[in-house]
Amino acid sequence: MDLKLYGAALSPFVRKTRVFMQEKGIPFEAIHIDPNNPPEDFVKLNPLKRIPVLQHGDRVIADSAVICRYLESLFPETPLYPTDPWDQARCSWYEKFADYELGVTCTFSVFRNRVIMPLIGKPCDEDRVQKALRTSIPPLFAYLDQELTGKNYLLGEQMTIADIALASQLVNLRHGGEMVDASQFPNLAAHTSRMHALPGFAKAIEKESVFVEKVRAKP
Ligand SMILES: N[C@@H](CCC(=O)N[C@@H](CS)C(=O)NCC(=O)O)C(=O)O
Repeated sequence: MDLKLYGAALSPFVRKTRVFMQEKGIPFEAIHIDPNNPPEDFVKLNPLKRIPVLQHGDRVIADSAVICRYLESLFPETPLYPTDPWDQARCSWYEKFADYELGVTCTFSVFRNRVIMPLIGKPCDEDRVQKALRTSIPPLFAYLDQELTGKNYLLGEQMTIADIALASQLVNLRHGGEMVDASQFPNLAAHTSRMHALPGFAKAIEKESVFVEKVRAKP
């Protein structure tokens, strides 16, 4: 099957899609696109010029949630979505929560300022980072920690796309030099350790960290 995934390693949405495909054993070709400087014709693949984009023969589709849902239908083996309608709704809720709420705070505030800004020669806005760490992130983590009480995964015992989406945003938090405080959020910290030990995440963290640690701004 001819599947091409356009993206960059440090994007949480691309990493989420890659880990999803690796967990399901779906072979694909990874094509690098710098989201800060995409090629001119990338707009033909995604009018929003965002990564990830999946190309499947002459079909092209963007957005990690949309791509993963499509791939789940194409490759139903090793399911990463629940079958019960209510569980499906909860799974979508957690996935959106990770992509949007943690995306804005952990990735676009902490990671972007501490890693991407120095990389593109701009100053890190440490006030924005501290505001996210002290004000925006704790209630989000408190909610997730409570939801994970007595469970290995957000939906219970089955790992789903929601767990992958959450863990991927927390890789970016880690690249930003921060981690989930296990004394405050023990269930979320345990979930993060479990997810980051999966081969797809472990390899990505190892490879990406070598680069990230050279550029990260000091708090
Ligand atoms: N909801 C989208 C978010 C994708 C996204 O924001 N990607 C970022 C990279 S992390 C991007 O391409 N940014 C470039 C831009 O917005 O111009 C998804 O899940 O795929």
